[in-house]
Amino acid sequence: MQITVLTPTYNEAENLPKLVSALLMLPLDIHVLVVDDNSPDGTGQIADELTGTYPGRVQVLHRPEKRGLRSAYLNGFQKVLNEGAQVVVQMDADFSHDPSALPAMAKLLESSDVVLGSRYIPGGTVDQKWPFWRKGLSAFGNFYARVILELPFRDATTGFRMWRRETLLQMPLERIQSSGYVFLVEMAYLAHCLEFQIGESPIYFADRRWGKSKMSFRIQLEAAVRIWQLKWGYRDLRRNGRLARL
Ligand SMILES: Nc1nc2c(ncn2[C@@H]2O[C@H](COP(=O)(O)OP(=O)(O)OP(=O)(O)O)[C@@H](O)[C@H]2O)c(=O)[nH]1
Ligand SMILES: [Mg+2]
Repeated sequence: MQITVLTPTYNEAENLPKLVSALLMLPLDIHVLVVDDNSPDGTGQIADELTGTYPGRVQVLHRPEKRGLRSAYLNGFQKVLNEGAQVVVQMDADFSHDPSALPAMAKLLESSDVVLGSRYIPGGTVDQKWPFWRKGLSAFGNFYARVILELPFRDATTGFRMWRRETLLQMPLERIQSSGYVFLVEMAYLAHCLEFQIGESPIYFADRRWGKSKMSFRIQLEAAVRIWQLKWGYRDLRRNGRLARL
């Protein structure tokens, strides 16, 4: 089973080479696509150098400016699916997502349509160093989305996920409108509406290794409103279930 890891980068110069090296050392058949938005810190150039260090295993999609997570992933999905990717992983480049979780996720994908790397099931956890308010925000954000959207899984906002090609191809990805991290909730909700089998594999979510966090109350507040818009906007899919698959 070949796995393509999609990792969007914006100013991840410190993290990216270590991440790629850790990924390619795993006992899995892994390829990497970096989607870089012309990072001011030169991440794009570092990514280009990695294509030389690991010939045939690393690719880079350069975009001219910062365009957000949504379009980075949608562009990335399109590219790797066109090129025949069988299994696609979404993963942050900042070491919040531990590459060593991938073998267990791959195992669970054998019996699922998508696997979420989950912080909120037994065995999963968030960074011990997170302050109380940040833990609370994350847990409450998840709880809120789960109750309103009636989600059966525990971690709706995780950015660490593994998709089967067929699952992605059957989802109307062009309908996804949210940017930022609600994009992740929206994608998971889409999969749920279409009645895909969603597995959860426990992860330890570490805070970013280098660089500064941007998470704020404002971001969470916008997300809270956006969740209601999702519920309203996808009621057709919710009604039609698996019949709405492409
Ligand atoms: N290509 C691209 N990548 C992005 C953009 N914004 C964030 N990223 C990357 O997406 C991943 C997740 O973003 P983070 O900045 O870590 O977001 P976060 O984990 O919610 O917040 P932190 O607490 O700052 O880590 C990282 O690999 C970022 O480098 C963007 O506009 N374009
Ligand atoms: Mg991060």
